[in-house]
Amino acid sequence: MNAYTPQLLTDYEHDGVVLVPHFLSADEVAAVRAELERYIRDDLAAQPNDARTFEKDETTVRNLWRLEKYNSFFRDLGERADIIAFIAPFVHGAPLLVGVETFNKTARIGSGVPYHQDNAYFCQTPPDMLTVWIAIDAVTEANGPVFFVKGSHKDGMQPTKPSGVRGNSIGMAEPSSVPLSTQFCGLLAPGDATIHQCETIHHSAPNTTDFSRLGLLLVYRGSHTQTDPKLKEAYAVAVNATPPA
Ligand SMILES: O=C(O)CCC(=O)C(=O)O
Repeated sequence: MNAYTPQLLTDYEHDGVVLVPHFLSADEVAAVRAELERYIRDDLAAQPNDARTFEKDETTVRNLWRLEKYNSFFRDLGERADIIAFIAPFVHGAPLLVGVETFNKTARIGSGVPYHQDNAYFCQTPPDMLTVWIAIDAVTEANGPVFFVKGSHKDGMQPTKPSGVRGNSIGMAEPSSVPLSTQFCGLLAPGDATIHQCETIHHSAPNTTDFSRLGLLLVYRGSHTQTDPKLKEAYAVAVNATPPA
């Protein structure tokens, strides 16, 4: 795993997002891919509905949720001591693993993700919560990379509305007016990661290419954060419309 540097933290605090090359090694990426394939093939059908979201075809996996609960390989990965130590300065405290998820974005089928701030889902205050988005496939400009609005975390939570999108139930009432050309585009080789703060505005387009764009997400909060009831109320309305996330 790449070493933590103070510059990474400086950039993260400034931009709300940072790229970490070689977060996982090629062998680790291969192990993640193999376990995801095995889990989807052998285990997923027996898991509760909150373990996944399918694409519109009702067959292709859009997201896996709660892998930290349903799969020991992914819980162990998320709780690895070197990863926890790396994350600690970014959450300003002791990191707690709160989610391991995927955004599969299967070739030709993978749907897009509307403009949102993760804290509309996480509902934490202070917003010392983040996502490590690890590329399992190469992420290119063509296959639906995640775009982030740099510095947007500094403006706090923006008005939300239910999106009607399964897997991303709550979005922003208005998309960002910052042009795509000036947004931070998460172009990644397998094993590279981005880390984004939970109030950084981001979104991604559907995958219209022949190349899959599988991402593994590790979500952490500082042990000091607390649930904000107002954020939770808005999220409850949205997620009830399009469960489970
Ligand atoms: O993978 C994507 O396209 C979107 C990811 C996302 O919304 C997130 O990391 O919070």
